[in-house]
Amino acid sequence: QAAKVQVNFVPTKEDYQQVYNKIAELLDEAGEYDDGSYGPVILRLAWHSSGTYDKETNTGGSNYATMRFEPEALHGANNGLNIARDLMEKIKKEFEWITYGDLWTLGGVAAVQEMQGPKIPWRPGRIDGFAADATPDGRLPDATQGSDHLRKIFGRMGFNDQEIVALSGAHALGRTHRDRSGFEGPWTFSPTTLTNDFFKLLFSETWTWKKWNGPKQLEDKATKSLMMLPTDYVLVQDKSFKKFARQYADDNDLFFRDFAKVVSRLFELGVPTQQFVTSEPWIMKSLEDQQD
Ligand code: CCH
Repeated sequence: QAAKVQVNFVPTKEDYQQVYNKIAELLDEAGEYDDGSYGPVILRLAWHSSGTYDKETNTGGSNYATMRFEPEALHGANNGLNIARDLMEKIKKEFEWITYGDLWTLGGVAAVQEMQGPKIPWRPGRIDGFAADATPDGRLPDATQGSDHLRKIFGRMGFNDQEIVALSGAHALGRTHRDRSGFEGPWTFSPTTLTNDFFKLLFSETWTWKKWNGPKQLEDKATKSLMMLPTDYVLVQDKSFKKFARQYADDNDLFFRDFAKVVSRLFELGVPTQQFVTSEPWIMKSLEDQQD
């Protein structure tokens, strides 16, 4: 690798594939951590680094990876993402030439693809910014709120109702943590495999408010082992959101197609088009694709 840290080194798609592969291997080195994969928390890092985008002021988004800096690193919404940033730092040590914005979003792509999700078109070109580029607190969604809040927050990023619902399907993955957000538990029975189960369960289960001393969250009546955030539940209460949630519950292929499109856009928020090294985004190979 040492030879590649030259000033005039121009990485190729193959170089980025090498980074992807390293991330993909790292996801599986989680051992006893959570459900045995770092995938969900790494996807969450990619999302929180992109979801700060504001289309009016054209600030925030994935370009500068400003979550490296305080106070953004300390924003309540980013609790626990130090775990993902520290993991990504290991990759950065080996591939010093990659920028943090590219690294974190490529991490999100690898997480989705390695957890059996669809291919997420991706391209490099983000540049490392400065602490002065960091975004103010309050740009990411607050899980205790309702549909107006979701439309306001995601509308600011440039997303419509259908896209809000498709993006929310990411909650098929991972779990909430008492010591990070205050909430507790996973959304599905297979939190390390991307499926449309998040939508299916919203419709198939009876959801009741959990009786506990934590923040308001719902639990499934049958097993009490799954959870929904108030903002998740809104997706089957609001008429417009519900229509899309129903479509995704009924059709996993449709969910995968829409999810891939919208996540690809999410990860490019705030990146000036001319910075991208290619006009046509790439499809990175999963580890499985590369087996002989
Ligand atoms: Fe999310 N998310 N998310 N989320 N999220 C949490 C965890 C994950 C909201 C709140 C929370 C998206 C949208 C929303 C993931 C991906 C996405 C947690 C628990 C909260 C709270 C954090 C903890 O305690 O560890 C809210 C509110 C919204 C929108 O309204 C979108 C969009 C995405 C990606 C496309 C993933 C993955 C996790 C699991 C992280 C883990 O560590 O397991």
